Amino acid sequence: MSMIKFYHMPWSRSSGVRWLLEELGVPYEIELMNLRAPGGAPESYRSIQPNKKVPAIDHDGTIVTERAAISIYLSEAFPEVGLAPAIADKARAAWLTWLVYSDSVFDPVVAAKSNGIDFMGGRYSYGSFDEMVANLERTLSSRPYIAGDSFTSADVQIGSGIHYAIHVLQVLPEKPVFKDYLARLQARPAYQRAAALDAELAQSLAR
Ligand SMILES: N[C@@H](CCC(=O)N[C@@H](CS)C(=O)NCC(=O)O)C(=O)O
Repeated sequence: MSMIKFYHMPWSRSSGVRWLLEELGVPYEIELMNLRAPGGAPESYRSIQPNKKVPAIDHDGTIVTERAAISIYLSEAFPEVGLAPAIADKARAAWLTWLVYSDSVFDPVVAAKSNGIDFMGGRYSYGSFDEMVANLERTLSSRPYIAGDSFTSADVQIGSGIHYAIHVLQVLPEKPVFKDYLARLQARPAYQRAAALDAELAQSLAR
């Protein structure tokens, strides 16, 4: 039986990977990285994640870092669950594009916005906040899931980001199309399990 060690901090960017692990229904054990401890995660963690950030996974000795890479790796390691469109599937390109977009465009523009940083979109690879919102709105108005008609691991990442940007950072407008999309995702049992487990872990850290 293969084992996954999951380097995680509840209510952080690694929470989407927890949701993905729950969707996959595979056993995993959490290595808690308390980012709120003085100095953050221990220095020894740098040998796993060079920037000492979560998430990271160790799958039977294979280490993967960066959310997009972890999502691709895990969905393909467990293909029977069907969270990665096959190479011949039309949705494959959109799945890859949106997984990468969520880290390389969505995350930096949302972080800049929430930190009040104003920048010229044309000078940065990720472009402007308004262009990102328009792209997201256009795509989700045309199909129920980010890569097409079916739920994939790209929905886990972009959905986690949209939830965080609307409800925690409060920088993304709660447009009906985003609200309906989140409702579809949050109805999933794996989402609910991951959210409850993360809340429990976050509370145990606060004690
Ligand atoms: N590019 C990384 C970013 C992950 C990231 O920003 N993680 C934050 C948690 S929300 C972190 O670990 N921060 C701790 C620190 O920088 O010390 C990914 O997508 O996996």
